[in-house]
Amino acid sequence: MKPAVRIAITGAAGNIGYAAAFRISAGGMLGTDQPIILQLVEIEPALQALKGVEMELLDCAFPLLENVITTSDIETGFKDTDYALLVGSKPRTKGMERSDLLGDNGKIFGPQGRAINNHASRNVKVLVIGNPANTNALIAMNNAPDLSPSQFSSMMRLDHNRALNQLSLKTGSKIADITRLTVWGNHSLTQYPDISHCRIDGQDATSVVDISWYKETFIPNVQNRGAEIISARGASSAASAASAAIDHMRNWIFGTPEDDWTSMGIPSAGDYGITEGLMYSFPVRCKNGSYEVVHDLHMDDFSTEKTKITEKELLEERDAVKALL
Ligand code: NAX
Repeated sequence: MKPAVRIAITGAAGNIGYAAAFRISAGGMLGTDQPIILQLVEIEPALQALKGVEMELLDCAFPLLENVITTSDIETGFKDTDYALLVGSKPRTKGMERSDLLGDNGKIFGPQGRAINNHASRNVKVLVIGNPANTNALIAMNNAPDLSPSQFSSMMRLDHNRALNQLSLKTGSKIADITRLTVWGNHSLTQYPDISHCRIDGQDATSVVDISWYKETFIPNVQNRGAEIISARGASSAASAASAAIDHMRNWIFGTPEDDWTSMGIPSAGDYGITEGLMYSFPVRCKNGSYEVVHDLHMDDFSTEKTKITEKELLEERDAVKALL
């Protein structure tokens, strides 16, 4: 058996953390030959609930799960961790301004970035899920000067998977036959789900679907899917978010399939004219544990405008947390 690797999950007693911990422990993220140690982090008031999660995890008798550490101390939580899923964040409450939300979350992700910088494995891979995910990831990354920015990412994979599903439902095609889809920008209503380079069973997606359906139905459906789930379920996406987090990490670690790519929030290097340093979702190919932006995609006026709208929102978010960067 390989030596165990450490996976930290913050907000592990919450909905997404709860859904993710069991699938990861069953081998869903790193494979069924990779033992793991879970380092579950919660705020003090949720530690008792976290104890319950730990008890259930142990009751599963997962052969791969070597140890479970539960803590509210982030230095313990991130110690030597190889992977960190930052799920726990402060939800937006009634009457709260976006800038308050950003500021409050900054107080969480700044210290977490520093703790990761000081205590995690030097090769740690960090995925930020807690909203506003892109800007929280930007804060964590900026507080970890000893690590490479390329070790930090934010989750756009749920949006990507939602877009795959909408396209599959519309065209009656298999998910596995849809490739080269991209969701650009922010995990928010301004995100741009783009099928202009997408292929369905080798054919251009734009030749298969009606362009007015694409612009007037598909894009808003993907953008608003989170709200649709909340109104149906009475709670926000949890299992699908956990599943997307696992997909994100699996691709990052093991690579994207040949001839396909995925969408990841990553620090912009200026590609496609997006402001450098912004945590922005691009089409990326992953190989050998690292990612590369897919270059030279033709962007028509519609796509350029959409990518700029979501960039503008991220610039505003960045300005609102400037003091924390
Ligand atoms: P829950 O409220 O069920 O769970 C959040 C957990 O985080 C709670 O148990 C809470 O005690 C804990 N927590 C809060 N502050 C913490 C801190 N400083 N350190 C450690 N733990 C802390 O929310 P859940 O449904 O699990 O969603 C978690 C986050 O994911 C939210 O911010 C949510 O908006 C975000 N999402 C992001 C998505 C994405 O695609 N990027 C999609 C799904 C989800 O909406």
